[in-house]
Amino acid sequence: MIVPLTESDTFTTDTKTESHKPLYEPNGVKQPNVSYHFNPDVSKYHYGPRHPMKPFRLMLTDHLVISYKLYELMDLYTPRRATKEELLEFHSQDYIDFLQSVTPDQVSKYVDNVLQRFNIGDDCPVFDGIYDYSLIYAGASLDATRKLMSGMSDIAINWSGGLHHAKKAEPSGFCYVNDIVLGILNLLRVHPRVMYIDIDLHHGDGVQEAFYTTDRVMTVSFHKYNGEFFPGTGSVDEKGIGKGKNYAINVPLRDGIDDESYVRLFKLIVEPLITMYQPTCIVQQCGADSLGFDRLGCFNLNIRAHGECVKYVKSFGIPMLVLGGGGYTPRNVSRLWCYETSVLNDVTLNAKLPNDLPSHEWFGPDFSLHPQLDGRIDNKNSKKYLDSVRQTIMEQIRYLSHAPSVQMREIPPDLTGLTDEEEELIRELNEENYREQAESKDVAKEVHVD
Ligand code: V1D
Ligand code: CA
Repeated sequence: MIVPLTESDTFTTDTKTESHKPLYEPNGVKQPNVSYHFNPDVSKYHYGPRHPMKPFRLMLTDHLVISYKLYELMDLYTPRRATKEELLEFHSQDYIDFLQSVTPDQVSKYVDNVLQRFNIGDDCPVFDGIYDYSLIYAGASLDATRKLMSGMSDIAINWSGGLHHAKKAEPSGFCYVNDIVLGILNLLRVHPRVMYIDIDLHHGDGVQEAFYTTDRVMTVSFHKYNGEFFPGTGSVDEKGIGKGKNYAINVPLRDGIDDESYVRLFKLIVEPLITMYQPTCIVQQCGADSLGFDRLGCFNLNIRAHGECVKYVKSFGIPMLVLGGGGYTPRNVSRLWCYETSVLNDVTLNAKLPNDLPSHEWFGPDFSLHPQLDGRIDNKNSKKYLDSVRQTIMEQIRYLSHAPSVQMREIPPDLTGLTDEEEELIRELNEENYREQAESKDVAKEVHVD
């Protein structure tokens, strides 16, 4: 019996065609060199059962990046951990000593004022491997900066980094060490001006504070602000002080901002800032808690809109360090950062997630890269309010008449990123090699003489 085809049968893709669909399609011309810095050990750590920060979101991200075969397009690195000395470039000795020695079973032995002094509590608990975790994500950001500084990468990505709240002598807002400040300090060894752009839902206070008095780093943060929302800072009036006056830019937003108004405001503010400041390197923190439906979030952004802000910064063709940050709905965090990896490689991904994705069950029922994330929260950002924020920032930009120049002192390059122990080992191996070569030459001479 012949069963008549219905219209939907006619347009159903057969399994063979489906399995031959490309996972990504190239878009552009000559591509910048992109590197991906990821140490899989970072996803094993656990802040605690009720804590919203879930490092396994980084494993989900990596699964998506692998399943879409984006690794074919990038230089992949498994970075070493940061060293204690590297952390001390920004953090205080007593805080790092504390972080290194504290353990969950010992924490009760510390007197309360020590725990208070180091801001240990619900936001920043002591968990197993807290120090190692910090070394891993900071090591990845430092590795990425080394590839940018040596010119081996034009764009370097570390989704495990972007922990923007950590302070010199204490953790804050789920962040223990500030890999962004450490990364920027390293970049400043060769770059006269670094621009920091933060699109996490929260204010990038730790980075702003670290560079508040210098004109060599311009910090720009877009965030929810009402004076109370964590961390409580980020009003448009925080502009920097001394030499740093006007080099801190804050874009305070209300609940529920939508794709169109966010992307429009982002471009209208970022374009004149880049043009005036002429950064030689840009660090973008891509916190995913600014997406709609985030567990801690209150914006209405879709993945494409968030990614458009990354695409826009990339379009200036300036070397970029791209980092993660917040993001508390793991399936959407990983979708976003995989999508942004594709944007940075200038390819278009098939919106249907690959079938062989190891953590497929996390992405149902739609199994799409682009679930609809807008419309949950009322948009409290009137056009009038956004225009007034923009106007205030344009007035601030007027004081930035030209890019400040800096006399670069000779700075030891140290671009290999090798530790003293590794350098010593290489020296020993080389010496051994030379000795062996010399010995074999002597043997050859003897043979020749014979
Ligand atoms: F909901 C929670 C459950 C357990 C532990 C903490 C939280 C939680 C939610 N929101 N903590 C917060 C924020 N803390 C407060 C404190 C209350 N106190 C008086 C202050 O409101 C902290 C939010 C941190 C956001 C971090 C980040 O997304 O910006 C980030 N960026 O990079 C890494 C993290
Ligand atoms: Ca922000």
